[in-house]
Amino acid sequence: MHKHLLPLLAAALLAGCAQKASAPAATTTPPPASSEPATQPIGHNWPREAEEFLANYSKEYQRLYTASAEAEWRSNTRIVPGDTTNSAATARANEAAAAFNGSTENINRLRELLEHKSELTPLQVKQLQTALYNAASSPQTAAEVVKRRIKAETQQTEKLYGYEYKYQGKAVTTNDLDRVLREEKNPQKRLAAWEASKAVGPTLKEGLLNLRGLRNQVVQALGYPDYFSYQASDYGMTREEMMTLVRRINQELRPLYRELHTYARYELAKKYGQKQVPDYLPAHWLPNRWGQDWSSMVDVKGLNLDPILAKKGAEWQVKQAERFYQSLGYPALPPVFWEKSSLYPLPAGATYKKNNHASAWHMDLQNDVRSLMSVEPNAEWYETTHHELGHIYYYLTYTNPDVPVLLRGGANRAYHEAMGSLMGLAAMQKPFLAGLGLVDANAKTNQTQQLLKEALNYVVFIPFASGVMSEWENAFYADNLSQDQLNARWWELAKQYQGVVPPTARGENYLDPATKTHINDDPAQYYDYALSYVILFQLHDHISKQILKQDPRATNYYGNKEVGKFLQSIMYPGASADWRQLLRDKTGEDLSARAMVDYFQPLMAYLKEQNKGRKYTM
Ligand code: X8Z
Ligand code: ZN
Repeated sequence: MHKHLLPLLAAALLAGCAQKASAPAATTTPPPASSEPATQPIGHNWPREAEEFLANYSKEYQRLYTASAEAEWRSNTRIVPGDTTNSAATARANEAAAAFNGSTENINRLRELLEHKSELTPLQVKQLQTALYNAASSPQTAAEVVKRRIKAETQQTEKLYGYEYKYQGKAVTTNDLDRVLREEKNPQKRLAAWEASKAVGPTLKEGLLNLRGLRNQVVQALGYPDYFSYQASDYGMTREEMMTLVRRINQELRPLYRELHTYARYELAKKYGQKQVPDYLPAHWLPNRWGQDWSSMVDVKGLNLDPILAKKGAEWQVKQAERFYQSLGYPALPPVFWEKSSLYPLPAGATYKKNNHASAWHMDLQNDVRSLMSVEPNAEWYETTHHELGHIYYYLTYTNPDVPVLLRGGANRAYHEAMGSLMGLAAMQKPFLAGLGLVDANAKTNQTQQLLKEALNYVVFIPFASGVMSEWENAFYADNLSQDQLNARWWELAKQYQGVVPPTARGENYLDPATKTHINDDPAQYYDYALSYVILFQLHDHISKQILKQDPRATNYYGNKEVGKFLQSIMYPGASADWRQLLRDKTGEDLSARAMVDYFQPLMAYLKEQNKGRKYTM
């Protein structure tokens, strides 16, 4: 995620769908007031009033946002069990921001100005709508509930990231557990690591149930039916429209997923020396805690990055990602990024913990950009580093005089996730790696194996993101999923969408969905990532074919300024652009999995051949 600290910021347009035209990002000056004040009738100059209001509002918004970001940063990078200083400071800063964003006075004024929408510039309207959207996460009319939500959120973060994981009797990090799941061949050890990774779940149950009620109640005060609907409205969509969209995406990739699922069952049974091939994949067989990325199952001869990266070291990866962006024409990262980011795991023996999940922060909606990661030298972090820098360069690019503070967000949240993931994909392709001298350009490598590896990442992710996560959160927030069904529903969905089952019965004494960080601290938004993959393949298709004239499966973006210009033109307007129009303008297409399905098409024949005679169970 990129951090929108009060659960917001993002590119909000309440009635975005009605707003077809892309907002021109330049006209911040309102038409002048009448030049003859003496004869001017008493009345309103709405554009000028809006401009004045927005100028003052934005200034205060930015000040409070920055204070909140600083406090959150501290709370996420220095977690000391039992210490209440940080959480108290964070709660205070968030409450101050919430009080301003949700103040009745501001809301009334926003509504009043929006009643005169037709007289305002599109850019003014977007800013007002964004401010109103933000208000819904902390309306003054529900001040007590807002306060409780803020406190509960801070506590949940502390519980989740302050948790001490134990494996084989020793304290371990999530990086350690992930390594076991990627590399270990002994099923008993895998099972132990998988179970260790789920042990945090029950500690989060009470907090999560509490948060469901509070999140729903807060947005209901401004008329949203539930928190899931609120988050979907950020795209100008209803909850039902969003669910229809993610279900459609899942359907489009289902035939390919079915082949991958069959393939994986047989291959993993072989790998773990099991005679019986199970109908559904036991969760602890998969090289990821949630089965959302299986790419480390396959090593492509001549393209295995892990040993190369291990030699280069963690720091090199971040520097290399920066070099890639710079090669396209992006600036060097500002000094503050290097000075204030928290990029690497804490040293052994540290007396505090930090958030173990990667994120990127726009601290002041200006030039203070930072990333929070625990980078280790391996392919997974190499990709994540490119992902996070995508957020950072998005921040830096829409921080410009044409984009007002309130619209410094992605065209939508999925765009924000897409840019860096796109760069991560590009940074793994053979011509790119060969160009950097990381692999031997002349060595024969198997294209199909490479495509398979990519599918095990990007395709496998879809049923998890658009299926399990989105369906579960939709049920949790909007359908009030019963609290004695939380884990049962999770595993029902995992079976239905991913074809994955738990290694042993997982009753309601567990809470496996809560082990996924987003369920706690990035709620009801996980479809962002599914949509981001779909968008990234659309962008990649365009870049490969129209700009580079290269096969999308074998590209080298490095050093190409045209590619840079293209990406910058998407980032530049931030949330002042209409996301649907932008996609049409940039790719000639509406949002669709067409490009993603095309990309992997050659793999279908191969997998069908491999799976001949095998039993399909999905
Ligand atoms: O959470 C993230 C980013 C956050 S900025 C690292 N991702 C999803 C996840 O890890 O679950 C990236 C892709 C999927
Ligand atoms: Zn992200």
